[in-house]
Amino acid sequence: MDYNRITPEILFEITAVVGNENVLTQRSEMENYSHDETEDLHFYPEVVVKPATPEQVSVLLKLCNQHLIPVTPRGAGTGLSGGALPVKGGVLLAMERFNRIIEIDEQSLQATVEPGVITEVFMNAVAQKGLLYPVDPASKGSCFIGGNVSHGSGGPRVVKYGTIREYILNLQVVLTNGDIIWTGANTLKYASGYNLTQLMIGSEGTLGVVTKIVTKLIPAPTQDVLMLASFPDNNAACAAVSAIFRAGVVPSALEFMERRGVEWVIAHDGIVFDLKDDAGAFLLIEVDGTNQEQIFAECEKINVVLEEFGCKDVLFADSSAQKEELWRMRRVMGISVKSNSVYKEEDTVVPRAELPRLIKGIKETGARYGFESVCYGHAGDGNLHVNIIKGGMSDEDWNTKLKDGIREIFELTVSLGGTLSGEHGIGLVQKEFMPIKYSETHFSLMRSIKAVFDPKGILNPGKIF
Ligand code: 2HG
Ligand code: ZN
Repeated sequence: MDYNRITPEILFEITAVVGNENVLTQRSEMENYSHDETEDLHFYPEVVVKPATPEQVSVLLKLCNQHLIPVTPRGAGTGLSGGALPVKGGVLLAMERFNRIIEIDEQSLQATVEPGVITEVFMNAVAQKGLLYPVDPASKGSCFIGGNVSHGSGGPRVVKYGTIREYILNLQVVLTNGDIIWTGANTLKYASGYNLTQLMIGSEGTLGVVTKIVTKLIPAPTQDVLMLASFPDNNAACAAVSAIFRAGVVPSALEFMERRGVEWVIAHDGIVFDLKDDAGAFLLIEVDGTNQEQIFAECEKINVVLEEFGCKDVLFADSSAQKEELWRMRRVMGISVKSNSVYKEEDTVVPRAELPRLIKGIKETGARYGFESVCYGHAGDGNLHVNIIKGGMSDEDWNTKLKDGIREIFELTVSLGGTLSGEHGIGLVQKEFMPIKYSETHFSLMRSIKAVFDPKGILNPGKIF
């Protein structure tokens, strides 16, 4: 597709919509918008535009559609698949001024927010009212809820409370022709035709621009127990995961960390932790609820399973400071690897019981190709993040052979009944692997859907397929 460049006349029109102070054209000002958290990739837009209302987005999209200018919507830029990179230049639509929590409805347990609200800010606002919005990606302190919608984000609590898909009731979306629509209704049920809300979630800004979000809220649990269980090796830890559910417990978090990941955060992030020699892998397990007796009974059941699977040691967090530190250990793992090594991040997800086979295969592939990996993630969902570290690999092997290794990891994931990404999206960097899972029939359906919403292909081009 041949897109047009932004002429001075078009720039003048853009500026008239949002005001001079909300248009950036200098390369130095646009640096922050040229990358996300994906590896070390940089793409500069021609202009960064910061609208603040759906009406402004509407005029901008209509204008860009008319002139065939690519538009890349962007949240906070914490993405891990390159979904917000303006690979074709054009307009980078920065959503940061959409930062209002419009309403928290304590009667219907719903909230209406704008997409540029930081996820944790929103979580805290509803927590003050005794409510829970449980979608808490590791980057919750900096990511935007709009980006979470675009990527179908998850986080540790998905295992009990569900992904963002379960919490979005309705979306206000601006289409490329300038129409502003609501995708559904502010209701908990929806049986009236195609579900456009769900179609938008995870579409990575390729179908429309989300300008308001209606979320479901639930009563907040009042207590939790957090424990860190150590196992002799990856296999034992991963095998225990499905047994915990089979024992009748749904933990509010069930995270896996391999020893290498823990070593990494101790070395690079000032995490204080007494890492025993015989600890090969860990499960960070949280159980929450409103009834202490029930929580203790569930912990008891979990303990039986842990013992059965050779758990060496269980550390119960006995203060909120210790809980925070254990969570920090888990949450900084990805960013720790990224900021201290050349790396590639892959997101794999399989049916839960296949986790032991998945991690064994990842390590075998690494051994064959000569790369090291740090694996961690939301084991309760069968979702494993694989951070591949350049280590001793030559530049040539890193740039050529590694691709085959990654391909093998995804082939294994799919052969185990899984798929490419559990929660990071496809964006730019995973799209070449999509044919491992999806056929030409799937792509043709996806292209047809895209063409209905965005016939000229201006929205976030070059992503997903
Ligand atoms: C993690 O589990 C995340 O560490 C990283 O998937 C994604 O929140 C993020 O930025
Ligand atoms: Zn994750």
